[in-house]
Amino acid sequence: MEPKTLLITGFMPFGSEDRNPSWEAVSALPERIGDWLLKKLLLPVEFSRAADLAEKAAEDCHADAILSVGLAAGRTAVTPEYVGVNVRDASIPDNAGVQPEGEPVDPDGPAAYFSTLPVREMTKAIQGAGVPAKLSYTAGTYVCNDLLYSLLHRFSGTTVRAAFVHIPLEKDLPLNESIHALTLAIEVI
Ligand code: PCA
Repeated sequence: MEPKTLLITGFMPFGSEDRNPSWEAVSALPERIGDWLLKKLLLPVEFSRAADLAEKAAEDCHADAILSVGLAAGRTAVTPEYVGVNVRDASIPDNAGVQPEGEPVDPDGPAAYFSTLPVREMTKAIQGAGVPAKLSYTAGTYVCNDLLYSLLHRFSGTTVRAAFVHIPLEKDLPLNESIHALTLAIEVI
């Protein structure tokens, strides 16, 4: 089978964290998993800008699918995200100092989009390997949700599918387990 292109993104550190395991996990993945050639992209934790950079990279590399990864401090399982919502509501400023309170991601967009990659199958595959995982119905209202909603909006009606996976802090789940989880998630796309 012809290899397909997966744009996979991770984030820079933000808030009080000096590391972000999302990029550490993404950058540790091999260049190819199954039929997928991985194109990796490090994103700034900034409303709009992260999504703009990811959209442009997806177009430039003719991505067939996009899997974005972020840190969810406080969660202890890998959580594929079911839905992105049209809300920006930040309890801390982003890395550009922007802190929206109850604004839409896109004033003309629908309230929400469901992920277009098989997040339920991803969750089951990760659980099946003994790594803690749970399907999540909220990606929050910070930059991760902003990215997920924006990508689903931008590529709505196209063949480009997208999803988001949150991973825990390394103290709550070792990085090699998050890396294993991402590999399993990609294998079921
Ligand atoms: N987590 C944040 C943004 C960047 C990241 O890794 C979030 O969950 O919105």
